[in-house]
This record gives sequence, structure tokens and C-alpha cells, in this order.
Amino acid sequence: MITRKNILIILAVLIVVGIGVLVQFYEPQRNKEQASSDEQALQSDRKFVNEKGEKWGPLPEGEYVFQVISAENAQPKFLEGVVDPPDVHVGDIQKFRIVVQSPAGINSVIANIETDNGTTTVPLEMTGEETWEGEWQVKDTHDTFYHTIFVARDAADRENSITIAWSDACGIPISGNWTTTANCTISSTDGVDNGNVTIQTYTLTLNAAFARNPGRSVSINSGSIVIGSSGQLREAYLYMADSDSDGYPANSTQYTGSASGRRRRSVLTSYTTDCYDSNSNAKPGQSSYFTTHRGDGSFDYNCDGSQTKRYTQTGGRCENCSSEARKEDSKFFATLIEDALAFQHFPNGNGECFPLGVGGTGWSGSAPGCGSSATYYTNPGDCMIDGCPWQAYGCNWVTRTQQCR
Ligand SMILES: [Ca+2]
Ligand SMILES: [Ca+2]
Repeated sequence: MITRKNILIILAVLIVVGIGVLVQFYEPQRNKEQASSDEQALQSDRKFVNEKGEKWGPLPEGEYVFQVISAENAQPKFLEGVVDPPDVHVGDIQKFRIVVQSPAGINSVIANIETDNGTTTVPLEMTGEETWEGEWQVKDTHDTFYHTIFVARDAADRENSITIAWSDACGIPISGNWTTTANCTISSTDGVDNGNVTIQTYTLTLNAAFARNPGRSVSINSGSIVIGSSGQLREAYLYMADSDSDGYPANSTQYTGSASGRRRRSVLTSYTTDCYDSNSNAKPGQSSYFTTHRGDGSFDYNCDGSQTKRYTQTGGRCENCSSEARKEDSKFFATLIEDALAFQHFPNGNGECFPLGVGGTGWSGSAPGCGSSATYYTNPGDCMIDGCPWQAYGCNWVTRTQQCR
């Protein structure tokens, strides 16, 4: 029978256990978050931009374990390897282990490390039947350039290599077939949408998911695919966020699953990101101007970071010449000058309304701000004289709303 005292004891035990569980879960997580933000701060201090100006990194952390897929007839054949750690700093010791095989037997394996200031060659020693290992003390940085190249030579004098190009982006088109044109690395979800993949000559390194569509192929003619522990070659479609369906993604993140607001990457216009993903009129390269803000108060419709006014001309006015004196002047000039325009509009040719001076086209005052209205002289007209029937050349104005983009 459960007494009140027993219930209190059970409650007390539950509370103690609950606190224990909370502490257990909370502590490591806080430390992890702390470490992660420290790491981010460290990474953000460094600039990772390759020689083509493309951003890359940060590099995978800890021991980098990878598998290798090569063409059927490649010899010697790389199977797997370890780079520990992949992210190196001057003074660190970096270790390599490579598993490579050949029916003829392997004669040598070397690692060439190309960094910002040069190449270091590290010979690997055979430590197992097909395993080769080596290490070096890092003496260089790799903020713009960083390749790790393993070269194996067999007893039949055949040579093969794989190149892990940590710093190079792959330049995959937004839609359609893709063939490797350089050694490159996938660092966040990417792949080929609406096309086939051809690997030749170069090494494609996967440190994140690389998708190819169902029914599409991945051909390895030569070259290799290096798959890191967080890398993956999978069958999927690629998607990006484009809520307003204007063809420009909200950000550079790619997904292998669909969701509300996402569209297939291959239907998008460009990888260039949208500046406002909730209005299809706001997009990079927009040439039209608009009288209302795009939805967030900004009139930057062409995503160039500024709000450009369409109508900026000022000094709009009508010429004032309605006095009798000027009317007389106009008669005088008309008799002296054979003005084709005047006579064209005054078939009688009597010169009574010969034009005198012009007004100005533009805003009557300063150009109003985006979306604001003011008087705008669209046609300054010629001299308007009382009784003159010259309507086509009259002074016209409208209330205009400033357009921007
Ligand atoms: Ca968009
Ligand atoms: Ca703009």
C-alpha cells in the first residue's frame, strides 16, 4: 500500500534524479557551445578565399578519414586514407595514412602538400601490406591555396594520384551536366541537378552530401571521388529556398528534400541570392521602377544595395509670357523670321502666336522621395499667349509619384 510518506520519498527521488539528468545534459552541451563559438571566432579571424576569389572553408575538424572511388582500370588503386588533422597551423604535426594496392606491388607513395607559399613533399613508409604512413611539421599557412596530393607508383612503373583540393570550389552549373574541370571540394550540400556527372582527370572531394538525380549517372572515366567521413554520394533532387519564385534563392543553402518555399535548383535563374525573397519584383538585375516599397519599407528592387530614383530632374516650370508686350514681341519676330515650326502650326502664317522661350521639364521643386508625389512638368511648352490656339505645345504637368528600384 502506498502511503503519503512513500509518495513523498518517491517524489524526492524523482526530483534528485531529474536534476542529475539535467546537469548531465546541460553541462557538456554548454561546454560544446562554448567550444563551438570559440572555434567560430578563431575561424572568422582567418580569411579563406582561394586564388579565384571564391570563399572556402572552414576545414573539417579532427582526423579526416576518407574512402576513394576510382575508375575501374586505375592502377595503382587508392582505397582509403587519413589526414590528421586536415586543418594545420605552423608548428603542428600532420600525419597521413594511405591504403593503396596494385597487382604488381607498390613501390612508393608520397604526399605533396601545396600551400600558400610552396610545396612540401613527404615520403610515406610502408607500415602494412597495403598501408603507407608519414608525417611532417607544418611550416606554412593555407588561407588561399591548399592541396594534399597522394602519388603512388607501382612495380610496373604505373603512377596514379589523388588530389584533395581543400580550397577550390567546384563551379557546378545551376542546371544540367557537369564534368570536373579541376580538383575541387564539396563543403556543403551540393550536386548536379537535371544532368549527369562525369569525373575525369581530377579528384572530386566530398565533405558534405553530393546529390545526383534519380535516373542520372555518375561516370568515373579517370580521376577519383574522395569521400570524407561527413561526405556522401546520394540519389536526390536539389532544392533551394525561393519563396517568391523569382528565380533567385534566398540564400546559398542547398537541400536534398523539398519543403514549402523551396524550388528545384535546376529551375532557378542563378545562384546569386535574392535581396528580398517575399516579392518577385525585387531581384538582382531588376530594370523596372516601382512606386510602392517591396514589402519591408525598402525600394531597392534591383538588389544593388541602394534605392535609386527614376525621376531626378528639377527646374520644371511653364514659361510665363502672357503679357501683351511679349505678344507684340512675338508678332515682331514672326514677321522677321521664317520659322517653319511656327508656320507649320499656324496655317494662316500670320505670326500671331510665334513661340517665345520655353519652360523646363522636371519637378517643380526638389525630387520627392521614393513613393512620394509632387508636381512634375512633363512638357514645358512654348510661350503661352492669351488666345493662342497652339494647344499641342502648351505647358503640361502631372502629379507624379516617384518611382525607385
Ligand atoms: Ca527569390
Ligand atoms: Ca537598388
